[in-house]
Amino acid sequence: MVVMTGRGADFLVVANRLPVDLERLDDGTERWRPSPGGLVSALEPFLRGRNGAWVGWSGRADKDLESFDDGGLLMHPVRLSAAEVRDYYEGFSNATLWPLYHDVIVPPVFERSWWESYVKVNQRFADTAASLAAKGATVWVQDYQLQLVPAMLRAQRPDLRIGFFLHIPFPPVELFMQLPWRSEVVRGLLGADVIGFQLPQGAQNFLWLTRRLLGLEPTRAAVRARSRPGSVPFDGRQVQVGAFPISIDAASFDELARSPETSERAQLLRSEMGDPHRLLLGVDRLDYTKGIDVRLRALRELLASGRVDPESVAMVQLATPSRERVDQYQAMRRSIEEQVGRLNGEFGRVGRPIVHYLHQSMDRDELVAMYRAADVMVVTPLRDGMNLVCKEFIATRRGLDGVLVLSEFAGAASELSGSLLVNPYDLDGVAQALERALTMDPAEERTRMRTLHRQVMTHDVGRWARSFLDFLDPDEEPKPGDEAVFQ
Ligand code: ADQ
Repeated sequence: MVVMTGRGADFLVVANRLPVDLERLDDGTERWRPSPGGLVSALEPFLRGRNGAWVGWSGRADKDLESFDDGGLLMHPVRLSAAEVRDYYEGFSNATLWPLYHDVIVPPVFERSWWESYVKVNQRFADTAASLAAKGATVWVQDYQLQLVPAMLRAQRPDLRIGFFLHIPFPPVELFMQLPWRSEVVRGLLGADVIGFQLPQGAQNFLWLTRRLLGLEPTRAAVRARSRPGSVPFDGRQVQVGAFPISIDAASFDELARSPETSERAQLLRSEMGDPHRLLLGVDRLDYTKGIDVRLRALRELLASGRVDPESVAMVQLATPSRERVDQYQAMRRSIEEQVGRLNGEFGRVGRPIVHYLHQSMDRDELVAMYRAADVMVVTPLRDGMNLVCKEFIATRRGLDGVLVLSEFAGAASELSGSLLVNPYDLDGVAQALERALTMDPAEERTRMRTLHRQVMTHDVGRWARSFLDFLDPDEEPKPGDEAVFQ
């Protein structure tokens, strides 16, 4: 049970993870280290300005940790046991919901004990938030790991304004219907006042589902008109449902990209790779939804058919380790590493591999230097809620050079029309787009990048957060720059 002091928080974020990591030092002691991310930087002004609190897991199992004040923001760790990490997190969140919501790219596993753990952990997050929130506070619940929290929270604290945002796609009704606990999940979400999705299609899928599954009557206008958020009456309330495409802290990427250190590092990286004529780049969490294999196969085709000269290109593929204890992730890692080995074996030479593959997480400075060093950014997910990597690349291209090859199935595709859009299931199409990107003339490159750059620099994550929160909490004082960004 959480013991509250003072009057409680006026604004809470509830997310699976805290925006800080517990770091173990050489002397055996531990300390909190900020884990920088777009979400936390976007929300900071709201959190710090309004007596804010963040409720989330520390990332370590079986650890009881005290809440602490981080510059005016209360960090409140939620404890997960090792069994809960296995069942709630690796199991139900990442082996049931993640594949189900990403078009069933791999078969979701339905396991009753995982569901039971998901319910239990969601209840713990809800109880914690309920005990920390001041009267009438605003609570913003994040993502697929916590879909039951809105209803669980409302049951205890009807005085709160509750928002929910889903970072991953919301699937079509036919796929969602596979879930044995489908009604419970939809009812969980309907506890919110505002439910936000990345794209209008996700909002639409959800509204259809409330009709099909629960017999509710979403407003006709909502279902028809894609440009407006819709709503659905539930339990005597009107639940608002809309699309709020997330973005990045574009100014900070731009600033870092322009520093002399970054330019120097980018040049050095290129020369270390033998100064290829064109450098391709992929940056992903190592996940089967990201289509890393797709771009490797397309590159291999181009090299094997002689359409691309192995002396003229190199590729860097950064793959952050991710969910390493989930079976499907281990198999996918092996397969990607085999493909990289094969490409280098066939087309590389001593000291000059074609693909530089790093299974590591980079710090922000090095990542931005990689973006700066690259000529062609290749983003080919089979399905992705948004994809921030492509927006980060664009934010580093103030000089308007560089080409983006982007999957139609990334949420970002609907905003980034200056990219070369590809269907990642069409190998020939991807190969053609890569070839086109590698040979694009600088004038076309500039024209395309100008549109992309303008879009990303003017639609940053701060604007995303403001638009959601204005909608959730219309009585709050408007802040400079507020405007709606519904698509
Ligand atoms: P992710 O699936 O994690 O996010 P993405 O949006 O691309 O996907 O964000 C990945 C982040 O990790 C980026 O900020 C990127 O810079 C960073 N990253 C990737 N590889 C890295 C590496 N090797 N080293 C360091 N950093 C690396 C989920 C959804 C997305 C949605 C986001 C935000 O799946 O669709 O865009 O949430 O809502």
